This record gives sequence, C-alpha cells and structure tokens, in this order.
Amino acid sequence: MHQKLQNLKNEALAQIISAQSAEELEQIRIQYLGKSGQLNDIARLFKDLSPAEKSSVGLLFNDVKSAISDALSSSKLSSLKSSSPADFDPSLPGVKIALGHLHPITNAIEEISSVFEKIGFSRVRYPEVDWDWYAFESLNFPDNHPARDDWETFFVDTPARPHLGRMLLTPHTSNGQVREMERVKTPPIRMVNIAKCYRRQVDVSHTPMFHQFEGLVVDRGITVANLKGTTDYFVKTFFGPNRKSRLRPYHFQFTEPSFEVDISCGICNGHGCKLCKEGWLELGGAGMVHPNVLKAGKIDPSEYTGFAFGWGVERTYMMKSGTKIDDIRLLYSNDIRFLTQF
Ligand code: FA5
Repeated sequence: MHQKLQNLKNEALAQIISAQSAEELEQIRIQYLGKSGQLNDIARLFKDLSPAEKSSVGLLFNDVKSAISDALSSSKLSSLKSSSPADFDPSLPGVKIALGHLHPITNAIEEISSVFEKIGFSRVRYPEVDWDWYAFESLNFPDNHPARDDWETFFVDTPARPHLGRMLLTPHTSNGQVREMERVKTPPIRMVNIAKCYRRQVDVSHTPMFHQFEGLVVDRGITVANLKGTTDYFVKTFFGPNRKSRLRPYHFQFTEPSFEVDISCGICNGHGCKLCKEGWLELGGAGMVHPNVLKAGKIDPSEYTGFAFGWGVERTYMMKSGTKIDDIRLLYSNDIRFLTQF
C-alpha cells in the first residue's frame, strides 16, 4: 500500500504541474481528493490492515493528501479560477518553489576529494565493474580467499578471460591500485580513487552498494610515518581539530604491515560512551603496499615503497559530529523527509 500511495502522489503532482486550466485543476482535485476520489478508495481498505500497518500507512496517507492539496492550492492556475484582474494583488508574496539539493553522500565525496587535493592527491576513478585480476589476483589474494567466493562478491555471468579472470562488481576500491600503477608507470603516485563498491551484506551498518575512498602513495622512502601523518591530516581537516587517529595492527592480503584506522569518538572525545564503548570508532583499513602488489603493477619494490588506505564514505560521513545517523540504510531509502534534513 506504501508503493500505491507513493505512485498516486507522483501521478497527482505530475498532473497538477502540467495542468493547463483552472477547470483541469478542479478535475484533478475531484479525481484524487473528491468523495469518490482515489484517496478515499484507498482509505476504504484501511479496515483490513493490522494496527501497526494502519499507523504507518495512515501517516503516509496524510502526507500524500496534504502534498496534493498543497500543490493544488499553490498552483498558479488555481488563483485564476475566480480571479478577475481587479482581484489581483501584486503586493502579495510570490509562490516559493521548493528547491532540491545534492545527496549528502555526493557532498561528502566532494569534500573528501578536496581535502586530499589540497595535499597533492589526484582524484581518479577506476571501473566499478572490473576483472578479478585487479580486484583480487594482483592484490596478492590466494585462490581460496573467502572474499573471492560467490557469497561475498557479485560476479558477472560472463566467460572468464585468460590472465584477467572473471568479471565482478568491485567489492573495494583497491582495484584502482594496480590500475593507477599501470597508468603512471613511474612513481611518484598520489591518488585518491572514490567509487561505488558492492558486497552481499545488508544491516544497520552495511549496504549492498556503498562508496569507498582509496588513497595510494608510492615513491622512494615512503614509510608508516607518512601514512600516519596523512591520516591525522585527514581526520583533523574532515572531522575537526580535536579528533585523533590511531593505527591498530590488522591483516590485509595486499599490505604489510596492515592496520585498521580508528578515530577518537566525537561524542565523548575519546573517553568512552554508549556509541563507541572505549573512545574509538573504526574508520577503515590501511597499510604499506605489499611488494607483490608493486610487482604486479611493474614497480620495483627494492626501489619504491608505498602506503594505501581504503575507508567507507558513508561510515566516515556518519562519524562527523552532529550527523546523528544511526542506520546506514537510511542514506539510500530515498525518503525525502530524511534527505531534506541535510
Ligand atoms: C577493504 O575494503 C580494504 N580494501 C581497505 C584497504 C585499502 C586496506 C587499502 C588496506 C589498504 P574493509 O573490508 O575493512 O577493507 O572495508 C573498508 C571500509 O569500507 C570499512 O571500514 C567500512 O567503512 C566500509 N564498508 C565495508 N563494507 C561495507 C558495507 N557493506 N556497507 C558500508 N560500508 C562498508
């Protein structure tokens, strides 16, 4: 019934916008809001709903009804119905047109790009549908790694290619690492790859489609200190000067050593609270690029070293103080009441 009401609202609003006369608007009013109109037809079905359904459908019903009547009364044509030139009052304020805005994640991506561009990173974009070679094989994943299982990754039903393997929806932006090494050929490399990722996961902190931003720096003499400095710079610029970062030992196939990066909680300032428990929130993975990955990108590991990190855009955005989003799925629910708050 939710879908039916949404469709009805969209149809009514589209008809109101394209109405050519006051008579046409009146017809639309009768069709949707009249005694035997489509909204009342739906209201008659309420009796068959459970009490819980009744309250959620009821809320949407009222929302649809007021959206249609507001659109009817604010339509320029409705004032033509009874007005003669003498009734027209030019001193009345005009009708405000509702303006949309970019999605909060689009804004977050722009902000993240500009934070890294300020310290010399180039924003790049690599395919979101890519070969197993770039997503796994070149990143030092063994054949039997669980992430390569159908259960974790969405594979595309096309024949595998020699060397490149199967085609898949990228489960992380790390597929950009070897692609960037192939593009630049000779370091220095300083890229930030921001793209959509796909995994078979959905709950309060996971969506099947999400975004990651992947940093990769390769040059002579790059060390963990450069990784820590870059992380600190990002954390203080994006979240605020009081937030701190820490590296926790971890394991990734394509970095050695590997870390999980945590940031101090913005609510309790690192002291421990209901949200973070011990004062820290996890941002994502990082580490020093594994020599095998440099070799796969035809870069000599005896001459160059590098660091890489990959963090979730949605989770990073949700950790900004004051965002107060406690369920990641809300970001993609397309609920205008949620989106207009940002
Ligand atoms: C990776 O994806 C590594 N490629 C990160 C990396 C890059 C490590 C470079 C080292 C060097 P992980 O699976 O932990 O790591 O994902 C990183 C982040 O992506 C998570 O911390 C989280 O913020 C985000 N993320 C992962 N899965 C989801 C999901 N289903 N929904 C939303 N965000 C997700």
